[in-house]
Amino acid sequence: MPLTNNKQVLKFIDDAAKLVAPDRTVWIDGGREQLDALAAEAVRSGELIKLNGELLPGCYLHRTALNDVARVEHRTFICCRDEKDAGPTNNWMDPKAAYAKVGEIFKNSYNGRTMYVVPFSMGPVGSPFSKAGIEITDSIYVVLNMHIMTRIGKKVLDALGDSNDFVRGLHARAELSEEKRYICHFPEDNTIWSVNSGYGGNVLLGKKCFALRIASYQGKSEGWMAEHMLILGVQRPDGDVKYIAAAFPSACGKTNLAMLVPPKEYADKGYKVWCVGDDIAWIRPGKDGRLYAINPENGFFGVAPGTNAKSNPNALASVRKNTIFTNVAQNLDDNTVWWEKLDNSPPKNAIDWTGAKWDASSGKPGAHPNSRFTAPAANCPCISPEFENPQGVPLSAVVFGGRRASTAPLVYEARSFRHGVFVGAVMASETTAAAAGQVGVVRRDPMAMLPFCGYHMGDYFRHWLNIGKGLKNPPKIFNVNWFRTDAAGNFMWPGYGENLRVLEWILRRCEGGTTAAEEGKGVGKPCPAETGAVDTAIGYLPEDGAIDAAGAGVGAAQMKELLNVDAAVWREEAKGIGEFFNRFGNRLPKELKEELEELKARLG
Ligand code: GTP
Ligand code: SPV
Ligand code: MN
Repeated sequence: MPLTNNKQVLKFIDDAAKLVAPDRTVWIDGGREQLDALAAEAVRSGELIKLNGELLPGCYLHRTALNDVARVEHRTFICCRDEKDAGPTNNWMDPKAAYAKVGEIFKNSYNGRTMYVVPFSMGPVGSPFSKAGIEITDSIYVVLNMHIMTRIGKKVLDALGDSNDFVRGLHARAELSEEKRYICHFPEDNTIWSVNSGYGGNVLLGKKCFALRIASYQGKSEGWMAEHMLILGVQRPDGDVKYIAAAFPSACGKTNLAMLVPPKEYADKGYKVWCVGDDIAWIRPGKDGRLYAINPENGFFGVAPGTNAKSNPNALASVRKNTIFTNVAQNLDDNTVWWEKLDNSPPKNAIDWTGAKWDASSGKPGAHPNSRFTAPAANCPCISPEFENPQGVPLSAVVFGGRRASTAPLVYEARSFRHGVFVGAVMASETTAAAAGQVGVVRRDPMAMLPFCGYHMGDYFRHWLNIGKGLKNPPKIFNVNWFRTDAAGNFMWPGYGENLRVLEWILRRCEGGTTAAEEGKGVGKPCPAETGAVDTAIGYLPEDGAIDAAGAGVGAAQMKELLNVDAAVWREEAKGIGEFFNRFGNRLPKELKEELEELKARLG
């Protein structure tokens, strides 16, 4: 039974059904009973494994196909009419050609299968920030994940009413063939087609496909921004909470920072960190000239390996119930799950992520490096009281960051909003297991959006600059790098909870004098020394002692190394930035070219 009379919705479902030819259609109403029945069906078919009901109530394990364990950037397309609008950083297909080619693959792909219709909302239902979508899928795993990651069901259709403003998502597992895997976005049609995958970011269409690629395009014309950012609140001893949004590339620490547990001496003083979101932020200018952010998601699709009681106790607590684990190891003795660095005692009697009997001493990992948990946000002990606030939270600071063994210091502050856009635009980071391909290669990943920007990235930089120009009270912009290594390849900064020491400096900087950007000018004025920063060629760095590193066991010499800006290395970096900028041709905003020239001049 259709759950709506919305003619546009019904036509979308009808057209899809004609194409994929399912045996039957099931509308997902969002009720517990239906979801439980689907989970039971998936357990019977082997798609899900039910885990220990006492230790992990409501939890399931899923293993994907071996060839289908991460996003596939080389098979991800932006299908807009004019190739130029996709820009040099996206794969492009002509929309007509894409519909025809991928339509052939979709054709009759649901034969013998059920078509699930999942109405979902990105953002709290009814918030002015929120947007509706409908995902059609043949996978119960997708339905159950969408239930955790978004708000689903009839209430979304009720809020949508007769409106045509919804994103149309069509997904089919088909044969899970790598050669026929396509993740296609049609920003001009509010449409997403995903076929031949069953993995996370490729198939949970509310996430990267809608909330970043389609939404970034929508935001450009509607005056807002969709960003690959966590959102957190730092509560200080006086009870005041300040919000920070931070963009790090995939598997570079967003979930961990968003759920940070303060080091003991900070906790004792009364510091607390609240998680608003761990992956995506939708950001709008507010009437007061500040930026406001919501997390459009309703759960966490987080990296499992490395998550443990010390690194991220809040994430660990979040995955104790009603969680779906993907591609982790299964402990057969107690029917629980395990992953690398969960603890020091890998299970003796276990099955690895491939489904094979696993011996930890073999040297092979039990969990895939990109194995994940899908957990409801409500499970998180530090979820922010503002999580459901339909107006979002005001941002004091925006932070960019990446994984860089060298070059980028632990933290620095941009000289102005305009310079901050430059700092975000020239971000570089080592690739991770979150996407198929080589791991550990440094690549430019502007604002952590390289794989997620739904249009020309030069226009995207322009949009950032335009948004900034309209702000009376812009956030200050910073760059961090938790991943600098010493000669032996060890991380020099302890990271995780200790990162609060850096956030604290950032927030102090946000209180110290205004930058010129706040006065409506393009360049920053020298920073006041009393607020703990020194002026360098790349931006403002913490002055000696401004960050309490000793408390984290980091001595003065090491801190000096962590904050070192090597002019020769940065002159090389500037060359690389110039080459990168050249790819954007005349769609690169001239302001960014000027920023590069100014950086070069400062470097000498
Ligand atoms: P996506 O979900 O892919 O967007 O990733 P994310 O940015 O949320 O990354 P996440 O927080 O899951 O961290 C990825 C990996 O980086 C995990 O293995 C973490 O243990 C590790 N990590 C996170 N924060 C830190 C840190 O401060 N220092 C170090 N050395 N490693 C960290
Ligand atoms: C990322 O890769 O940035 C993720 C995981 O957050 S996925 O949903 O697969 O994109
Ligand atoms: Mn992500």
